[in-house]
Parts: sequence; C-alpha cells; structure tokens
Amino acid sequence: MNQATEAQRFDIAAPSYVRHKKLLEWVAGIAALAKPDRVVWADGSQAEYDRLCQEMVESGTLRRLNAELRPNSYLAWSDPSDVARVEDRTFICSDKAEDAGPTNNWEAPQKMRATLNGLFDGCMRGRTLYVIPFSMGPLGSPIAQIGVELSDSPYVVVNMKLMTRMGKEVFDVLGDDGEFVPCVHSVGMPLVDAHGNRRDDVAWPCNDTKYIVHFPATREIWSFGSGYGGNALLGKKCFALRIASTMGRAQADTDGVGWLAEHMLILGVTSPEGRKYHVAAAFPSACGKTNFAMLIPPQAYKGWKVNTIGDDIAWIKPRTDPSTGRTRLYAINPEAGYFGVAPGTNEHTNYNCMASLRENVIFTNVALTDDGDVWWEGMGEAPAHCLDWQGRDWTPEISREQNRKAAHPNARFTVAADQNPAIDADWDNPSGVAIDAFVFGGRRSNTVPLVTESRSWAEGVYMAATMGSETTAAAAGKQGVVRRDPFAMLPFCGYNMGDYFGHWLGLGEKLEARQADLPRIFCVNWFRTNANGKFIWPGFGENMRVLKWMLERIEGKGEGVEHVLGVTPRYGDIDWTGLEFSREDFAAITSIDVQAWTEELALHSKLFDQLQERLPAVLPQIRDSLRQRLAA
Ligand code: SAT
Ligand code: MN
Repeated sequence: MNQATEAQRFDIAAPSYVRHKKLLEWVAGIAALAKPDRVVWADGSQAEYDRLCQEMVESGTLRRLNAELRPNSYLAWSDPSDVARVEDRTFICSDKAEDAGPTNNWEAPQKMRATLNGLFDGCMRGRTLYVIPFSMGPLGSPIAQIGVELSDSPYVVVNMKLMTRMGKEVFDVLGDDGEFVPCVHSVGMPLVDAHGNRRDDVAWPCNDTKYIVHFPATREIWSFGSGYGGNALLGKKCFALRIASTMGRAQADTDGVGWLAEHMLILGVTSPEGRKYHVAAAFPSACGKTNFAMLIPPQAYKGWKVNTIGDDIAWIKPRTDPSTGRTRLYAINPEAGYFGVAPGTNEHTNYNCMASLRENVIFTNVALTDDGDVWWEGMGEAPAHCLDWQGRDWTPEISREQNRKAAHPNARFTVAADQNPAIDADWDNPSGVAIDAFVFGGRRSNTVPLVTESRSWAEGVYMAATMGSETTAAAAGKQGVVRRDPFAMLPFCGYNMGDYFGHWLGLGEKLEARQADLPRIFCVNWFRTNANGKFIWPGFGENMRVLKWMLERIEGKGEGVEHVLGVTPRYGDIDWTGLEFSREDFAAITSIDVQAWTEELALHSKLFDQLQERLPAVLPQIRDSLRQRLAA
C-alpha cells in the first residue's frame, strides 16, 4: 500500500457499491504501480461477458465458433510458449525457507517483492486493469472465501466468470472491511513504453519472464507473464489450493483442528434404495479424474446414480450436526466451472463432459474445423482438414508425416459447472456435503493393487503420502519412471509437505478423540498392465464396481481380506453383473509381489529422506511395520 499517495492522482473509477476502504486503497496502489490507461470494475453480468468476448473477437484473441454447431462459444489460441502451468516459476515466499519446504521453490519475501515491483512498474501501460471480485464457494457460505483479482487480461475476466462466482454481489458479502485474498495478475506486455511509444497488441500477449508467487503470511498472490490457465486464473490452484491449504493449516493453531484444501473431485453416489454417499478423490493429472467425477454406472447397475459436486478441488471442514450430534467432514467445491483437458474426451469415455460442452464454452488450444467447430485428438474421427492450435493447416497426412497434433495436449475447455447434466443437486449447497470416503489413486502399471482400504486414519495418510504415478510416454522423461505425488498435491501445497502430513494426521487424531465419524480411506489403481503393456482393468464406468464395494464396506456389509497393506476385496466380493472379468485377471491386478513391494518401500524412504526435517515420526514407523508384515 506504499504507492497509495501517488495513487490519489489516479482515478480508479470505483462504483458507489464498493465501500471497502482497504480494497480501494489496494486497487489504487496497484494502478499507480502498473499504470494502466483505465480501471474497469467487472460486475459479472452476461452483458459484460458478451461485450468482452466481442472485443476479443475484434482484437483477434477469440474466434467465434459456428453458432449452430457450438452456440455462444469461442476459441482462443495461445502463444506457443504459454501453454501450461509453469511449476519451475512458481514460488512460495514464506518468511522462512523451511516453511515452504524442499518440494517448493522459495525466495525471501523482501527480495521477491523488489523483483515484482520492478516487473509490475508500468506493466499495464496502454491496457485496461480489470477489478475482478469473486467468491470461492457459494456466496456467503461459511466455508467460502473471497478473492479480488486485478488483471490486464479480458480473457481472464471471462474465464473467471465461468470458473467462479464472480461479480458485484461479492461486495455485499465483503462489506466495509471483510477479508479478501488480493490477487495481482499481468500478462506482462505493456502497449506503451516509459517514453510513450506505442506498439500493436498481439492476439495472446505474454512475457518470457514468468513469476507465479504466493505470500502465505499476507495471503497474497502475484502472477506475471502468463495468460494461461492456473497461471492466470488465480482463484484455482493459487488461491483454492496453495493459499487455502495454508489457511486450513493455520486455523488448527486457533481451533486445534483446522481444515483441508485438497486437489480432489467430489462425487455423490446413490444406491437403488436411495441411500446417498459422498466421495472425495485425489488423482494426479492424466489419471482420469474428470471421468471419475462424471462416471456413468454400467447398464447392469440398474438404479445406481453418480452425480458431480466438483471435478478438481475440495475444501473440507469438520462440523457437528446439531440435530444428530455427529461430527463429520463436510466438503464444498470452491469452483463454479470446469477448466478441463479436452484431448481424449469423447462421448464414450465421458458422455456427461461432452454434453457439458455443447454451448457457452471457451476452448483454448484445440483445433478449428472448416465448418467453424472444434476438434481434438480422441474426440472422434479426424476431419479431412482443419487448422491446428497454432492456426496451421492440418490434415491426417500432415499429422502422420510431421507427427504433429491438431490440438495441444494440454488444450482446455472452460465451462460453467451447471451445464453438466449429471451435476449434483447439492453441488451449490453452502453447507457442503458430508464425506464418507477419501479415495487416492495413482497410475501404476504394477505393484499397487486395484483397491485397498486402510486399517486406520494414519495408514490411510501413509498411503496417500506415498502415492505415485508413472510418467507416460507423452510426458517428458523416461516412460515408466515413478514420480511421488503425495495426495496429488506436490505442485499445490502452499507449505512444507512434512507439515502437511502432520496436519492430516493431527486433524484425524483430534476428530477421533471427539468421536467424529471420519471418512474411510481407500487407495486405488486402475492402471495395472499385462505382459503386452495393455491395461487389464476396463476402467471408466466399470470403476463403479469398486465404488460399490467401498460403499458396502462403509455400510458394514462388504467383505474383504486383510493383506499387508490393508483390506482388499476377493473376486467374489465384487458385483460382476454385466461384465466378464476373469479370476486370473482379477488376481493379476490385486496381487502383491513381495519383491516389488520391498523396492517400493525403499522408494518411500527416499521421499521421507527428502522431507525428514518436518516428517511426522509415525510415517516411517508405519513403513517399518509394513516391512515386517511383508517379511512375515
Ligand atoms: O492450468 S491449471 O492449473 O488450471 C490445470 C492444471 O494444470 O492442473
Ligand atoms: Mn487439477
């Protein structure tokens, strides 16, 4: 706020409904620093959305798609250098390096602030600074939080409208002095230099220098140089995961328990008898998370229903129901839209997702067909000709000859959640839904069995902490290398990962002491392969069979056997109605190989060594007891 005096000269044109003095000063300070031509306060209306999209069509940032084939939808092609989150440019600037921990990039806050002040000085010259008020979670929900993003990107404004509850109603919740998370974003390409020389804009402005910075102590986010996804839509990974995870942990210092901000989908599943359960599940990227969130049960599972509450992020808090006296964990989806990967999505793998994308969508980096619609690899039959995500001619022949994809592998769609035909009736419930089970899943061609229920909360935390994923051929690096991704949170935890494990353990312990009904914890792996490298488990809707077994366990009816890692179903414990799946195949995806697990436990030790300074002692103890069971 040190620029506030200079800012008094700058007209930030605040509407009369904004009465929050600290917020007004902050906007004035950032405007004085970044020096935009004007300040525009986003109201979140449809008229504003339509106007900004039209402006971006005129400036070349967006293309309007064929109004008959894809009504009210747009396509953006980014700069080829700005196509994904930049983890190596993402910083957690806690006061002490140890609080960020060995898995995060850290720099001293004072040093980083100096860097950012330099980068942001004049970075919006010639552009408009948009003030974007948003709520993560239903407006006014006790679990929700407010953020305000200042951005010079109209693409960010329209995406934030789809992804969050964005608009002027947020100021009613905020009042004169409510708390908000300040988020500052610039694409980092001023249109006027310090001498007043003007340059032409480009379709996708960005900067080779990129910084995605979090200050946990002051709960601030600063992002420079990228207009893409989680780098720029600051409500998502930056706020809802990195900053919110630190908030949930800090709350434990006050109330002894705290809360959780997790990289989890939330689904509701209803049995034919009408019993409803809620599951929160964490998977690293490229493990079918969106498909699981929108699962369609197999035909033979008559009367079973799966509905989506969230596809990516869950905020989870304990609450005691006054009518029953039961303490449980309740979850909300802090987002209001999906920013999902397009390639691979089709009517067969994810019907509900495709149905969500029929209209009112912003596509980014997919291909444009000759009739003005979109296409991506895995959507269906390839068009004879289209323009690829960089606007170049593309045909199946060119693709074969030059090994060139039409859509970027990280091409995305942005769409409001309420377009999902399988949206849950409670997805917008300010109280959240009571979680019955946590599911953790990695991508492992061997070693990890189809499904295991942990024997205790602490063993469940152990399974989640040590989960891993094999790199696929598409990802850089060698195929089949296991990368640890604890809780699928490695790039998203805003503090020391050892402390994060401690927070999970502590929360469970405290709630157990209060006789709370804690969710069961399961670990799954859909990806075991046979000798030919083919997946053995059919996955997709058939995952319902595993889900059903979990629910039976919760109801106290499900049978299973205990093995080294926990409890697992036998062949006869799964309902196979409508699927031919052999005992041999089942044995292949549930077997526990002593040699492989001995090596696996050694890899767990490597992770523990990395985190040793803050690692809760119980985790290596659990590893040792697993080792003993294995040897027995
Ligand atoms: O770009 S996002 O961070 O929103 C999505 C992702 O990379 O997981
Ligand atoms: Mn994600």
